[in-house]
Amino acid sequence: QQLIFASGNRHKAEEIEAALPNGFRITIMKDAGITEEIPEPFDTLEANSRHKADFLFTRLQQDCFAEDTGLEVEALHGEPGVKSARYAGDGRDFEANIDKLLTHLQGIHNRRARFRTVFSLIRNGKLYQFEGICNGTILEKRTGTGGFGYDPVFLPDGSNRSFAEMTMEEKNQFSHRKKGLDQMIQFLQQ
Ligand code: ITT
Ligand code: NA
Repeated sequence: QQLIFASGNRHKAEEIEAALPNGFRITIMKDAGITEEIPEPFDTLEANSRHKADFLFTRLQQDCFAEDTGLEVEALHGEPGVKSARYAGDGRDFEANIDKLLTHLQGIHNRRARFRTVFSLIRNGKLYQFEGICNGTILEKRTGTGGFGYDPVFLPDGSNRSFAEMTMEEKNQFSHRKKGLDQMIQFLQQ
């Protein structure tokens, strides 16, 4: 099956491609001719995820999906959450985002956090959503050089290495994205 992915984030596409079972292929929206950034005007992952998929479906009238991801930190009442990409400002500067997160958590003992991903699939014109969660803790400082976004400061439960110290295949054994993707794939295989 062929699905178009409403995302401009190549890291997401790479992780998803690495996890796809045989028989599935994704095309990123840029390769389907959609080059602009899709706005994310809403205040929940669910609504923004849906909006991205709707946007692409309106343009292409083909089966497609999107995902919206947020890092939800317990001591910060769920922040940065839906604002994860622009936590430190509109520049989408992930170094500045991590700096802001570590600053806000300075001296705070509760480092519990989770990544949450909401997939939105539009299939035959109908919307389906799937969630994936990865629980963990925020490290005191960056470790590792792999991955993207907040990976250098996220330690998933059950691992002694941050996401940035893992290969993509290792990250996929823990990740929010993989868990959500598995549910979407299972649905598509029914
Ligand atoms: P889209 O085009 O798919 O919207 P995006 O990068 O804007 O790509 P989001 O709107 O979902 O993605 O913003 C989530 C941000 O959270 C993203 O830019 C990263 O900085 C961060 N993030 C998402 N998934 C992550 C992961 O697996 N590990 C670390 N950081 C992640
Ligand atoms: Na986005």
